[in-house]
This record gives sequence, structure tokens and C-alpha cells, in this order.
Amino acid sequence: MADLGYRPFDTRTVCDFVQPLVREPVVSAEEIGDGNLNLVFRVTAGSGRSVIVKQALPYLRVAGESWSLTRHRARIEADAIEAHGKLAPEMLPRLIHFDEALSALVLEDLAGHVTWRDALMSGRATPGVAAAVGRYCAQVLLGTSDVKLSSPDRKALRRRFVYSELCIVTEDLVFTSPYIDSPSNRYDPAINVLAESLRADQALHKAAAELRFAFKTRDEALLHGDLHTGSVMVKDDDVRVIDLEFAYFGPVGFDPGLLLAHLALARIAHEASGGGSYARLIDDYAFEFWDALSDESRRRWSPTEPWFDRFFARVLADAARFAGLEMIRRIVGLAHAQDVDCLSPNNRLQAQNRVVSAGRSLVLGSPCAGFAELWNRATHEEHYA
Ligand code: SR1
Ligand code: MG
Repeated sequence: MADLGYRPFDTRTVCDFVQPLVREPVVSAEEIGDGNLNLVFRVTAGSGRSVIVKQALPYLRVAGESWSLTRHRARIEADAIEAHGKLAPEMLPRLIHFDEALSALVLEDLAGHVTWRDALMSGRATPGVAAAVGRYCAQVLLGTSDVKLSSPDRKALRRRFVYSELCIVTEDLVFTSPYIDSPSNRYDPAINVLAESLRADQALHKAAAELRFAFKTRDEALLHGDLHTGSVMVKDDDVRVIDLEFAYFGPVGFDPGLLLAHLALARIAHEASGGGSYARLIDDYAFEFWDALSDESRRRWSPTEPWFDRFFARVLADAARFAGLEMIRRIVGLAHAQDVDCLSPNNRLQAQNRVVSAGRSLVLGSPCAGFAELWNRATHEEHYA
């Protein structure tokens, strides 16, 4: 990507950038990003109104400047917000402006929202959120697939998402690194033996490699690509899905699998720290998510395609396996889940073991026959068949 004047913003230059886009004087900016990839600023005008500026950096923030990346992900995110926004308008933040040269998106500020992960970690009830995210998955995944789009429209959309460098990041961090001695892996010394057992497990290697191949080749729908509970913002009954830079065409079961992995991580973390009643509320959320996904998918399914049950059985089987790999990598890979990392050492150790055991059982067990089986395997320490 040509430079064309690209510079990472600071709190002064980001104000200059936003000023022409708003009708009142911009007064301040703060960097609020704590993510793995980008700079994120809240820029506020005199009236108190604010916008978010998200700017891609030319490297992976969490890994440092030595892991260089193009800034193309900003374009991908802008395109994905548009594509998903057409199908589920109430679920995406409004894209106010996109600057290709600066790799910067100006977005509606979801002030007052918190991430669903933070709400779950604090033990807050979040009624309606799981069902909203389930419906979102059905709307955008079916809506960008050959089930709903005509061949020319589907192929035109597919061509807009030609290549994503962040898919390589996913291939590496989700499907590969946890199973080899990769320098990017990070884990507690207390689970050295557990991490070593993952590297020695040939059946797991084969399964992960096969799922990586499915992720790379089965371009069924335009995925969010990183749909964890930190990518969902909630405020009362307003639910938004953010951070679409990982969007790409892939298997329909991938996004639901990731979301379920993070609900399972949240549940296991609560149980490890004695929060049994809240853990059972998370069970309800998992079932509400899946029921909404299932009902909305059935409702939107094309009457000219008489094989919904077979399609959805495959989504379930895929979601289970992708969920298993996502759970494992959040314990031994580069990017962890706060739900587990913030536990006290003893509780954390217990949770880490349970997450890896559940992940293994999802990946290596026979295909799940129904959602109850998937959720049981995702949240209970059991031996896989
Ligand atoms: C390199 S970025 C690490 C992780 O953060 C993102 O949210 C994705 O989950 C990615 O795998
Ligand atoms: Mg993300």
C-alpha cells in the first residue's frame, strides 16, 4: 500500500483530521484503544458529542513492530460494515467516514456501551443480547451466502473481499501455533505440561490442520471473523457488533463457534471462582444464542433449497470444532481471554485445565448430535470418544 501521507495519529493530529467532518469545534481526543491491532481515539467536540477514530497501524500492536502488517484491514472493515450493515442495520456502528490513505475509520461513538465480555465478567445480567447476536449471525451469514444471493451478486461481493492478511493471522494463531513450539505462544508456567501435551497430540494436530483447510477453502459466507464477546457492545437493549477487520469469506459455523467458545470461557471462569448461579445464566445465554441462530436461519432459508436440516447439522458440527480450537488457543496462544486471565492463580489453573479439556473434547469427539451436547462438551470436563 502506497504511503500517500500516512502517519499514525496522536491526540493532536486526530483532532485536525476530525474537524472538517463535524460542524462544531473539536476540543479534545483521548486514546482509548486496548486492542491487539489498532489505534483507537475518542474525539470530542464542544457540545460533548464524540466520534471514534480507528486507525490501522502497519504492524500487529500486540506483537510489536517486528510483526508487520499492511493497513488494508481498514478498507476490509469499512466494506464489511457496509455489507453486514445492509443485512442487520441495527447491529453495526454507523460508519461516518473512511479515509483510505490514512487507513482510518470514523465511527459512531457507542458511549455508555460496555463490551459483552466486561458485562459477563462482572456478573451482570444481559437479557436479549445472546438472541440479538444469534439473529445477527443468521442475517449476515445466510445473507451473504449462495442461499440468499443470486450468483452474480454473490460473486460480486466475494470479489470485494479478495484477500485478507488477517486470515493468515487467524490461520497461525487459531489453527497452528498452539500445536507447535511457536515463539508467539504465551501461557502460565504452571501449565507447561498441559501445553506440551497439546504439542504432542497427533490427533489434535490432524484435526486442527483439517479445520484450517476448511477455514481457508470453504468460502460460504462473509464472516465477521473475530466474533468473541469483546466484539459485542451492549447498553440495555442496544446491541452492536464491532471490529470487523477480520471479515472474510469462510465456513458459516466459524462465527457461531467463536462466540460459543467465549461464552464457554466465561462460564468456566465463573464456575472456577465459585459463581455457580451466574454460570447457569450463561448456559441460558448459550441456548438463547443458538435458538435465535437456528430460528432465524430457518426463517430466512430459501424455499427452493429443501435441505435446511442437513445444512444446520453441519453448522453445528463445524461450530463445535471451531469453538474447541478457539478455547484452546485462548489459553496457550498469543491472545488470551480476560475472563480466565484475571482469575486468582488457583482458580485460573483449574479453569485453564477445564478449558483445554473441553476444547479437546469438542475438536476430537464425534460430531455433536444437538446443541445440548455441544454445550455440555464445551463446559464440562469429560473424556472425548
Ligand atoms: C494478532 S491479533 C490477536 C487476536 O486479536 C484479535 O482480536 C483476534 O482474535 C486475533 O487472533
Ligand atoms: Mg478483534
